[in-house]
Amino acid sequence: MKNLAPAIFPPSGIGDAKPANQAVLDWVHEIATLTEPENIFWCDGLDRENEFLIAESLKQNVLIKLNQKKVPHSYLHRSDPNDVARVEQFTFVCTPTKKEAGPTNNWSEPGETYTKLRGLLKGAMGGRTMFVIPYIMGPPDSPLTKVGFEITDSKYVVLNMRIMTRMGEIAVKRLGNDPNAEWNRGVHSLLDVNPERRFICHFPQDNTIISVGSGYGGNVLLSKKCLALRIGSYLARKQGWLAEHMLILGVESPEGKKHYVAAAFPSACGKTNFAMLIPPEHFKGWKVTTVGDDIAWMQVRDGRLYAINPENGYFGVVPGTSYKSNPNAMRSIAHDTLYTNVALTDDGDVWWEGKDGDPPAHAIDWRGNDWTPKPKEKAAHPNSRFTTPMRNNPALDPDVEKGGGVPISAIIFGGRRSDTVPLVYQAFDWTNGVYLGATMASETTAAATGAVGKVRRDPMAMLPFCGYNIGDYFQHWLDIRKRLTNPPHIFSVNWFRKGADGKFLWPGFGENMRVLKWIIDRCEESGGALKSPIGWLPGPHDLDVAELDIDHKCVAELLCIDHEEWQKEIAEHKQFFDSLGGVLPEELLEQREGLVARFKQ
Ligand code: OXD
Ligand code: MN
Repeated sequence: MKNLAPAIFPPSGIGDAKPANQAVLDWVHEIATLTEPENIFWCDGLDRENEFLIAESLKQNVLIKLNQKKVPHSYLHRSDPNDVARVEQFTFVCTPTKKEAGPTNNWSEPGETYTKLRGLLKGAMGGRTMFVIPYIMGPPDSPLTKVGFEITDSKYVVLNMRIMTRMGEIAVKRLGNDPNAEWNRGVHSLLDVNPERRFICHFPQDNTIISVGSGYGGNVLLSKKCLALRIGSYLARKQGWLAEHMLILGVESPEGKKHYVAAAFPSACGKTNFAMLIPPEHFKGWKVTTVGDDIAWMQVRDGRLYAINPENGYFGVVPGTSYKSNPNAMRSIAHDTLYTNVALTDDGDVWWEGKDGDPPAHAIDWRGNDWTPKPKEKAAHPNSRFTTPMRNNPALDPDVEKGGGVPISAIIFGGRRSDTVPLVYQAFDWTNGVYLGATMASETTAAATGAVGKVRRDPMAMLPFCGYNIGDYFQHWLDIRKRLTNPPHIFSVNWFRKGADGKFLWPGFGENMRVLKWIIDRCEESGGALKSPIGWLPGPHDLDVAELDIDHKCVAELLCIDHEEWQKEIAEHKQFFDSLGGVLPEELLEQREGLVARFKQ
C-alpha cells in the first residue's frame, strides 16, 4: 500500500498535550491498539504546533506553498481525484434499529458495522502518526457547546480542524475529569483512499463517528456534518433543541434596529454568499453581519429561539467567488487560508472559475496537470473549497461569541429551482412553515458525488444530514412550537428562478437585500403582502426594486404562482410523503390537504 501519511516525529513540547480524562485515555488506547500507529500526537492547536505541522505537510507534499506575497500564510492541498465531495451513498446512520434511522438514511446494523470498521482499521495507521484532536463546537460559555475528540492519521485534517473548531486546551478544560461526561468520539483514517473502502458511519446512541477511506472535508472534518448535524440533530431531539443546516445573519437598519435570521439552503446554494451579503447602494446605512455560514444550533429561551454558530471557520465553495459576487469572502480568503482543489498559477497564486479578471494563460489544474483556458475543462474542481477562520470575515457579527446566542426573528428555507417557486413568500404560521421546509426541493450540486442539476426533495436542507428518522424530525419541529411564545416567522426564497430564455430572472447576491428587507418588514408587521394559496406574497409595490435594473415583467414572473406548475409540485409533495412510508406527522398531511383546498377556492 502506498504510504499516504508517513509518521512525523515532533521535537519535545509539540504534540504532547495529553488530557487527563480517563475515558478519553482509554478510548485513545483502544484505537491505538487497533490501528497500530508509529506514534501518538496529542494536539494542542497552538501556533508553534501549527507551524510545525505546516512545515511537515510541505515536506510531505500534503500542502503546496503559495506565493506568500499574494496570499500570505495560505496553502494549497490537492485531494485524490477520486475523493472530492461528500459521499452520501457511503454515509450510514447506525442506530440500533432501521426504523430509528428512518426512510431517508442509509442504515446498517451497529454490531456488524463496528466489526467491519474494526477490520478495516486494523493496523491501518502502521508507519503513520495518530493525531488526537480535542475540540469544542460552540462559543466557550454556551450551554449548547459540545466537546469532541477526533483521532485522525491526516495532517490535513488537523490543520483544517484548527480553523473550523475551537481546538486544544479549551476542550480539555471543558470536558474536565468526569469519565461520564458527554463527548463525541470521532475516528478517521485515510486507509488507502480507495472509494471501495470509504464509509462514513454514525453511531448516535454511542455519540461515535467512524470515517474511513476519504480525505475530503465533509467526510473527514468530523466536527462539521458528522457531529454538528447528524449526531447533533439526534442529540438535539433528545435534549430539546435544534441542530440545523442554516446560516445565521444579522441585519441592522440605519436607525440601529437589529434582527437575526437563520436560513437553510442545500449545499452549494449560496449560504456563504447570503451570510456575507453587502447591501447595494440603495440600502445605504443598512448592515448585514455574519454569525455563521453553514450550521445553526438553536434553543428556546423565554419563548424565543436563540441561535449559536458551533463552528469557528468557513469551509466554503470557491468557484464563483469574486469581488463582484462576495467581496467579504474574497477579503476573508486573502490570507491565512487553506485551499483545496483550486488551480495554481505560474506565479504561485490561486485561481478558479469565476474569479475576478481574465483566466491565466497557463496554470496547474486541481489534478496537478498543465492547464490552458479551454471551453470544457475546469481548472478548479467545481467543489473546490477554502477553509478560513471566521475572524477573517470583515462582516463578522460582534455577538458571534455570545454563549446565549442571538434571537432569531425569521427562518428562511431556500432552494435552487428554475421554475415553480416564487422569489419569496411567507408561510401562514409555524406549522405551515414546517410543511414548507419539509417539502422544499433543490437542484443537486457538486457538493456531493452524483448527478448535478436534478430536482430532489431536501427537507429543511437536512436530507443528507438528519441523524434519525425524518418523521420524528418533523414532529420535533412541530413540538418546538409549543415552547415558543414569540416564534420566528418562516419564509421561502428562490434566487434561481429562470425565464423562458433560460436566464436567471433575479440578479441575486447583494440585491438579495431587497428580499431580506421585505422579510424584516414582515417581522416588524410593516410590510405589505397578498394572500395566495401557498402563503403571503409581496404585492407589486411591497418589494423595493427602486434603482434596480429589472423589468417589471420579470418581477411579476418572479412572484407569480403558475397553477399548472403548482399542481405538479403538490403531486410531487404527495409522492415524496408517500415515499417516506407512513412516518409523517398527521399535521403535515393536513397541511397538504389545506394547500390542495386553497388552490381550489
Ligand atoms: C458543506 C456541505 O460542505 O453542505 O457545507 O456540503
Ligand atoms: Mn453545508
